[in-house]
Amino acid sequence: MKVELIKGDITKIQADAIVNAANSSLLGGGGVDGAIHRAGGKQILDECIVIRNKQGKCNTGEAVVTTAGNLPAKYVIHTVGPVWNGDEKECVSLLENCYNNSLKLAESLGVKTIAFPNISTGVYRFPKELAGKIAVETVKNFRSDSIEKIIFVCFDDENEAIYKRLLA
Ligand code: AR6
Repeated sequence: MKVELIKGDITKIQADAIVNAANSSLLGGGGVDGAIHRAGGKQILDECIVIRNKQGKCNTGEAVVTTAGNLPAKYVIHTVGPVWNGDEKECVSLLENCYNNSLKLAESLGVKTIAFPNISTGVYRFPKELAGKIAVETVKNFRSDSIEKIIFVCFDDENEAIYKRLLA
Protein backbone atom coordinates (compact mmCIF):
# COMPACT_ATOMS: atom_id res chain seq x y z
CA MET A 1 0.00 0.00 0.00
CA LYS A 2 1.43 3.37 -1.02
CA VAL A 3 0.95 6.36 1.28
CA GLU A 4 1.17 9.85 -0.23
CA LEU A 5 0.85 13.44 0.90
CA ILE A 6 -0.79 16.14 -1.19
CA LYS A 7 -1.19 19.77 -0.13
CA GLY A 8 -4.50 21.20 -1.28
CA ASP A 9 -8.24 20.85 -1.63
CA ILE A 10 -9.63 17.33 -1.32
CA THR A 11 -12.55 18.10 -3.64
CA LYS A 12 -10.07 18.27 -6.53
CA ILE A 13 -8.53 14.86 -5.86
CA GLN A 14 -9.01 12.10 -8.37
CA ALA A 15 -9.35 9.03 -6.18
CA ASP A 16 -11.94 6.25 -6.05
CA ALA A 17 -13.04 7.57 -2.68
CA ILE A 18 -12.53 10.75 -0.71
CA VAL A 19 -13.30 10.93 2.99
CA ASN A 20 -15.35 13.70 4.54
CA ALA A 21 -14.85 14.96 8.10
CA ALA A 22 -18.59 15.20 8.72
CA ASN A 23 -20.68 15.70 11.84
CA SER A 24 -23.21 13.26 13.25
CA SER A 25 -26.14 14.99 11.52
CA LEU A 26 -24.63 14.10 8.11
CA LEU A 27 -26.37 17.20 6.80
CA GLY A 28 -23.29 19.28 6.03
CA GLY A 29 -21.40 22.02 7.81
CA GLY A 30 -18.30 24.15 7.42
CA GLY A 31 -14.67 23.27 6.72
CA VAL A 32 -13.97 20.31 4.48
CA ASP A 33 -17.58 19.11 4.90
CA GLY A 34 -18.91 22.38 3.48
CA ALA A 35 -16.39 22.28 0.63
CA ILE A 36 -17.35 18.71 -0.34
CA HIS A 37 -21.10 19.41 -0.32
CA ARG A 38 -20.62 22.66 -2.26
CA ALA A 39 -18.43 21.15 -4.94
CA GLY A 40 -20.20 17.77 -5.09
CA GLY A 41 -23.71 19.16 -5.42
CA LYS A 42 -27.13 18.26 -4.07
CA GLN A 43 -26.92 14.54 -4.84
CA ILE A 44 -24.58 14.02 -1.88
CA LEU A 45 -26.96 15.69 0.57
CA ASP A 46 -29.92 13.77 -0.88
CA GLU A 47 -28.14 10.47 -0.18
CA CYS A 48 -27.13 11.65 3.29
CA ILE A 49 -30.80 12.36 4.03
CA VAL A 50 -31.75 8.84 2.89
CA ILE A 51 -29.11 7.39 5.24
CA ARG A 52 -30.35 9.62 8.09
CA ASN A 53 -33.90 8.42 7.57
CA LYS A 54 -32.75 4.80 7.61
CA GLN A 55 -30.24 4.70 10.47
CA GLY A 56 -30.56 8.01 12.28
CA LYS A 57 -27.47 10.01 13.17
CA CYS A 58 -23.98 8.75 12.45
CA ASN A 59 -22.07 8.06 15.66
CA THR A 60 -18.57 9.39 16.25
CA GLY A 61 -15.98 7.06 14.74
CA GLU A 62 -18.41 5.49 12.28
CA ALA A 63 -18.54 5.89 8.51
CA VAL A 64 -21.18 5.87 5.76
CA VAL A 65 -20.90 6.16 1.99
CA THR A 66 -22.63 8.25 -0.67
CA THR A 67 -22.05 9.12 -4.29
CA ALA A 68 -19.49 11.82 -4.97
CA GLY A 69 -21.93 13.76 -7.17
CA ASN A 70 -20.01 16.20 -9.38
CA LEU A 71 -16.64 15.46 -7.80
CA PRO A 72 -13.93 13.55 -9.66
CA ALA A 73 -14.09 10.76 -7.04
CA LYS A 74 -16.58 7.86 -7.22
CA TYR A 75 -17.57 7.83 -3.57
CA VAL A 76 -17.61 10.11 -0.57
CA ILE A 77 -17.09 8.26 2.71
CA HIS A 78 -18.46 10.41 5.53
CA THR A 79 -16.95 9.80 8.94
CA VAL A 80 -17.53 11.68 12.17
CA GLY A 81 -14.38 12.61 14.05
CA PRO A 82 -14.28 13.18 17.81
CA VAL A 83 -14.50 16.68 19.25
CA TRP A 84 -11.29 17.11 21.28
CA ASN A 85 -12.34 17.28 24.94
CA GLY A 86 -8.99 16.57 26.60
CA ASP A 87 -9.80 12.90 27.23
CA GLU A 88 -6.86 11.66 25.21
CA LYS A 89 -7.55 7.95 25.51
CA GLU A 90 -11.15 8.25 24.36
CA CYS A 91 -10.40 10.74 21.58
CA VAL A 92 -7.50 8.67 20.21
CA SER A 93 -9.61 5.54 20.10
CA LEU A 94 -12.48 7.33 18.33
CA LEU A 95 -10.14 8.88 15.75
CA GLU A 96 -8.60 5.45 15.07
CA ASN A 97 -12.13 4.18 14.50
CA CYS A 98 -12.69 6.90 11.87
CA TYR A 99 -9.71 5.75 9.82
CA ASN A 100 -10.35 2.02 10.30
CA ASN A 101 -14.08 2.20 9.57
CA SER A 102 -13.51 4.38 6.48
CA LEU A 103 -10.91 1.92 5.20
CA LYS A 104 -13.17 -1.08 5.89
CA LEU A 105 -16.00 0.56 4.00
CA ALA A 106 -13.64 1.46 1.13
CA GLU A 107 -12.39 -2.11 1.03
CA SER A 108 -15.95 -3.43 0.82
CA LEU A 109 -16.53 -1.18 -2.19
CA GLY A 110 -13.38 -2.40 -3.96
CA VAL A 111 -11.74 1.02 -3.71
CA LYS A 112 -8.14 1.20 -4.93
CA THR A 113 -7.29 4.78 -4.02
CA ILE A 114 -8.64 6.75 -1.09
CA ALA A 115 -7.94 10.31 0.09
CA PHE A 116 -8.27 11.46 3.70
CA PRO A 117 -8.46 15.00 5.07
CA ASN A 118 -6.95 15.68 8.51
CA ILE A 119 -10.06 14.59 10.39
CA SER A 120 -10.97 16.51 13.59
CA THR A 121 -8.05 18.96 13.30
CA GLY A 122 -10.22 21.97 12.37
CA VAL A 123 -13.35 23.00 14.24
CA TYR A 124 -13.10 19.86 16.41
CA ARG A 125 -9.69 21.10 17.76
CA PHE A 126 -7.90 17.73 17.96
CA PRO A 127 -4.16 18.44 18.46
CA LYS A 128 -2.68 18.20 14.97
CA GLU A 129 0.53 16.37 15.83
CA LEU A 130 -1.31 13.62 17.72
CA ALA A 131 -4.00 13.37 15.04
CA GLY A 132 -1.32 13.00 12.36
CA LYS A 133 0.44 10.23 14.28
CA ILE A 134 -2.82 8.32 14.71
CA ALA A 135 -3.75 8.76 11.04
CA VAL A 136 -0.40 7.53 9.74
CA GLU A 137 -0.11 4.61 12.18
CA THR A 138 -3.68 3.46 11.66
CA VAL A 139 -3.53 3.39 7.87
CA LYS A 140 -0.11 1.71 7.92
CA ASN A 141 -1.47 -1.04 10.18
CA PHE A 142 -4.54 -1.62 8.00
CA ARG A 143 -4.31 -4.81 5.97
CA SER A 144 -6.11 -4.58 2.67
CA ASP A 145 -6.44 -6.63 -0.51
CA SER A 146 -8.00 -3.93 -2.67
CA ILE A 147 -6.61 -0.59 -1.47
CA GLU A 148 -3.41 0.32 -3.31
CA LYS A 149 -2.95 3.96 -2.42
CA ILE A 150 -3.83 6.23 0.48
CA ILE A 151 -3.50 9.97 0.04
CA PHE A 152 -3.37 12.36 2.98
CA VAL A 153 -4.65 15.71 1.77
CA CYS A 154 -3.35 18.51 3.96
CA PHE A 155 -5.03 21.87 3.59
CA ASP A 156 -3.08 23.95 6.08
CA ASP A 157 0.69 24.48 6.35
CA GLU A 158 0.92 23.09 9.87
CA ASN A 159 -0.61 19.73 8.92
CA GLU A 160 1.49 19.59 5.78
CA ALA A 161 4.69 20.01 7.82
CA ILE A 162 3.56 17.37 10.33
CA TYR A 163 2.69 14.79 7.66
CA LYS A 164 5.89 15.48 5.73
CA ARG A 165 7.86 14.61 8.81
CA LEU A 166 5.71 11.62 9.77
CA LEU A 167 5.90 10.12 6.27
CA ALA A 168 9.60 10.82 5.72
N1 AR6 B 1 -9.76 20.04 1.53
C1 AR6 B 1 -9.00 19.37 2.42
N2 AR6 B 1 -8.93 19.70 3.73
C2 AR6 B 1 -9.65 20.76 4.14
C3 AR6 B 1 -10.48 21.52 3.28
C4 AR6 B 1 -10.51 21.12 1.91
N3 AR6 B 1 -11.27 21.75 1.00
N4 AR6 B 1 -11.06 22.51 4.00
C5 AR6 B 1 -10.62 22.39 5.27
N5 AR6 B 1 -9.76 21.35 5.36
P1 AR6 B 1 -12.78 20.69 9.65
P2 AR6 B 1 -13.29 18.77 11.85
C6 AR6 B 1 -9.03 20.81 6.53
O1 AR6 B 1 -13.08 21.84 10.53
O2 AR6 B 1 -12.26 19.41 12.68
C7 AR6 B 1 -17.56 20.81 9.91
O3 AR6 B 1 -18.37 21.94 10.09
C8 AR6 B 1 -8.77 21.76 7.70
O4 AR6 B 1 -7.59 22.52 7.47
O5 AR6 B 1 -13.31 20.68 8.28
O6 AR6 B 1 -13.30 17.27 11.73
C9 AR6 B 1 -18.34 19.51 10.05
O7 AR6 B 1 -19.66 19.63 9.59
C10 AR6 B 1 -8.57 20.77 8.84
O8 AR6 B 1 -7.21 20.38 8.94
O9 AR6 B 1 -13.32 19.28 10.32
C11 AR6 B 1 -18.29 19.25 11.52
O10 AR6 B 1 -19.30 19.94 12.20
C12 AR6 B 1 -9.37 19.54 8.42
O11 AR6 B 1 -9.80 19.78 7.08
C13 AR6 B 1 -16.94 19.79 11.93
O12 AR6 B 1 -16.60 20.77 10.95
C14 AR6 B 1 -10.59 19.27 9.29
O13 AR6 B 1 -11.21 20.49 9.63
C15 AR6 B 1 -15.88 18.73 11.89
O14 AR6 B 1 -14.68 19.26 12.40
